[in-house]
Parts: sequence; structure tokens; C-alpha cells
Amino acid sequence: MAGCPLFLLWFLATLSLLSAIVGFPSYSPSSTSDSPPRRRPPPLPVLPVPSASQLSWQLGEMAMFLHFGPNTFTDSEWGSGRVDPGVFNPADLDARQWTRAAAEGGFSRLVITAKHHDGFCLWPSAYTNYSVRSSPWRAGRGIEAGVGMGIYLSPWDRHEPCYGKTTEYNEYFLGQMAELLTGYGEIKEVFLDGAKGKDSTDMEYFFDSWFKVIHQHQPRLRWVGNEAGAAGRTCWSLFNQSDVAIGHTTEYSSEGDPVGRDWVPAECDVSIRPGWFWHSKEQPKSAADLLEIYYSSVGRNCFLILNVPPIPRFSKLRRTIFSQNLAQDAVATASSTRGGGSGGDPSFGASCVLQEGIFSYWAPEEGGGKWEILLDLRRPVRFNVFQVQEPIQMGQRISSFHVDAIVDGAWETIAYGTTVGYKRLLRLPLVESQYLRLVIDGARADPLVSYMGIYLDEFSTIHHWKRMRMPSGSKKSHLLRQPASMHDGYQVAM
Ligand code: FUL
Repeated sequence: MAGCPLFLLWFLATLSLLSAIVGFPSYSPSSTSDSPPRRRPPPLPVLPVPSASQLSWQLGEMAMFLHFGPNTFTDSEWGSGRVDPGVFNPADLDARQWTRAAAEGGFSRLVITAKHHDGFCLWPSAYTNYSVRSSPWRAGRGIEAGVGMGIYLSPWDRHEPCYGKTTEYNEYFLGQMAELLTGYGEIKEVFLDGAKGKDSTDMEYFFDSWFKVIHQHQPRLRWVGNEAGAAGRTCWSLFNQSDVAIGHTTEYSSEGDPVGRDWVPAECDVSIRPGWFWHSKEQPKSAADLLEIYYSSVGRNCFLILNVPPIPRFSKLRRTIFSQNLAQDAVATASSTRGGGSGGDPSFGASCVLQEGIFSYWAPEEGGGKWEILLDLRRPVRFNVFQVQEPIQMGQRISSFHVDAIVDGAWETIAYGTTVGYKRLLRLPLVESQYLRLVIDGARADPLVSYMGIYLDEFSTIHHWKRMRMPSGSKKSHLLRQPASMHDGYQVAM
């Protein structure tokens, strides 16, 4: 310090005192420019991990579900199977318009009811006459590329005479499945449902054989067990496939299993209207309702199949909220970075969490007990949505976390979460802050974080408020005080 002017010493002392009092972020930067550290390979994945097809399925986030068939023309939901095929005559149908609407709405694929419970086939099946072959409609126009195709094939068939004869019907069903899976380009998703009327003929479905055939073409996944478009607040993609009987869903299907041996990601479905088919008297859900569904499905590590084209406003709302990460110009630092040395290996640096996608990520130094990422937003920013993502190709790791922000000069916890997985969205009371900290409280292995974002959602109506509390199992390392802006200390339930 020889020769250091006195005022500079005073300035430095004041600065360090200030940062001690106010608690300004003090992680060292994640890289140094003079001597770049030797490149470290990525950490080992934590098993199980998704297959290539599961990964691309999950990145698709949402499918549009189309219930379409004779029911559309007879104003019914569960067709009897005795309706004249002549009623099916969608003369003005333009399937290209559907695929365009799906693509514009951000849906990666379109799942159509190839056969619903009435047994009517929307393709010219060779095994029945109860199909488009017997309808006057001939002018089917092709599906445009850019959106994947999926099919819904109902096991319950109210038309087919062999329904109820075990071997015959299982062969019939698999024969139809094979026609669809091999004759119409790549089928990205097959949706079966176990619904059937109380008085219908009893029969055994050979689910094992069906699923073996289906999984030759599409990834293994699980249905969360409700038709409300909501996954569990905790939602692991880990699962023990052999512990569940096909067709039986429980809380296990909704939450998954932190020690599951298989990667079986979750999917949920919901209809935009009270029914699944179109009825002139029914009103669609509002865009705000759809946004609510988005938060509790895609925002909880779950794939969403939304039935019937969404009203355009929903897509517009999502784009308005999520098109700009308000943290994108932040300076990101972390409690440690893989690669040791001063600042760690930049390819695992904290700044990776500001690059979109899941293929670059922050990794901490191995075996450390503290996992925190700090964002200096450079200016106070108002936000009420927090997004975090894991690079699931390396396994799902995080089991609990919380988010802190500096509000009125002190760190406050503004949200808690359990699992993250592909994507976790948490809605918060409105916060204005320059500093934000993600603290990972529990993980199956050293956690990896691929993305952090903050957004302002001015559209959601926050219906449920809940007293803020530490989830059991969290480290109690933070003083809980409620920021003034938090509605009397209540936090939105997510
Ligand atoms: C249910 C069916 O009964 C409905 O009609 C609809 O297809 C829905 C997706 O699955 O179980």
C-alpha cells in the first residue's frame, strides 16, 4: 500500500464496510482473462437420463389435441357407434390451416382422434368399413410439415363387433395401430385412454404388447392422472415403470419418484372447452385460464396436450410475457464453478444460465456444499415470474430450492420450489430488485442449471395466496422476513 493516497484507503475501507452491512453480492467473477484455466470435461450424468426421443419430445413442450369425428356433427361426446358414416362430411376442412395454427401457437405437434370411442376411423382402415371410406368426404388435404403428428386411438370401440372377444379384438386394435404407425409418416405421439362406459362389454386389453409396439415408434412417458392440465408441484421425470400397472394412476404418476430407476417424463391433457368435441353452446376457456394451465403443466416439468385450437390470445399472452428475459443483461456469478482455479472453467460459468436452451449450463465445483447463483441485474427490475431449467440430458437433480432478492436493502426469500426438471415456472408477488439469488437447498448430485429468467406477467389473476413457509427438508439458513410488496406476507401457491 506504499504511496496509496489516504482518501483512497478511506474509500476502500468504506466500501468494504458498506458491503458487509448491506450484504451486497460478493462472489468472485466466474472467469479471469489473463490465464484461462484448462478445459474440464463435463461432470458425469446422474442416471437415469432421457433417450434422444424423450429429450426432443420434452423440448416440444406442448401439443394441440384435436377431437374430431362424427361427434363433431352430432353434438355428442361419446358417440354410440351406430351413427351413419355419412354424417362425417367436413367439406371445408383445411388441415393445413390447423397445422399453421398449431405452429403459430407454439405447439410442436398435433394429436388427432384417429378413432374415438364410437369406433369411426378417420383413416381408411383395411379392417373395418366404419371409416372415412364410407363417408362422402374425399377431399382430405395433407398435413404441412413443421408440426409433428400424433394419434389418439381409443381402445373402447362401440362399433366393432369383435369388441369383447379377447384375441380377436386385441389383434384388430394392434392391426389398426400398425396401419397408423407405418402408413402415415412419422407418428410422434400415441395417446390411449382407458375410458369406457359402465355398461360396456368387459374385456382384457393386451397393454403390454400394445405398448411394446408403440414404444418402437415413440418415447416412453406417463400420464399424470388428471384431465385438468396440472402436474404435481413436485414433478420428477424419474419413475419406476414396473411399480405401476398400466391404466392405474395415483399420486405417484403425478409426482414421479426421486429415486426412480427409469426416465419416464410426465404429460397431462386438458380441453379448452368443457367437452372434448366441439359444441356450439360451450364457451372456450379464457386466455388467462390457459395461462394458468401453462404455469401448472409446462411450468412444472410436464408436457401439455391442449385440446382444440387455442384462441390466439393465449399464444400472444405467452409471447408477451416470455419473449424477453428481464435478466438477460445481468452479471451472473456463482458460489463456485467447475474447473477450480480462480473463477473455474468458463464453459461451466454462471453466465451460461443466461443463454437460452438446456445445452449450456452452470456447474459448481465438485463436492461443495453451497450452490448459489447470483444475478446482478445492473438496475432495479420489476418482475413476478421466475423461470429455472436443468440440463435434463445430464439427469434431473434438484429437489429443493429457493429464490432470494434484495428488497429494501436486505435479502428476502421470495419463492420456494421443489423439483425443476426441464422447466419450472414460479409466480411471485411483484418484486422490484437489482439482485437475485438462486439457492439450491437439495439435489441428488451436484446440481446443474441451464437457464434462469425473470419476467413480468401482467395478465394472470393470482387466485390462491398461501402463508410463506419453508418446505420440510430445506436448510433453514435464511432469515425469513416478508418484503413490503408481498401482500401481507402471503405468497402465491405454486
Ligand atoms: C377421455 C375420453 O372419454 C374423452 O372423450 C376424451 O377423449 C379424453 C381425452 O379422454 O377419457
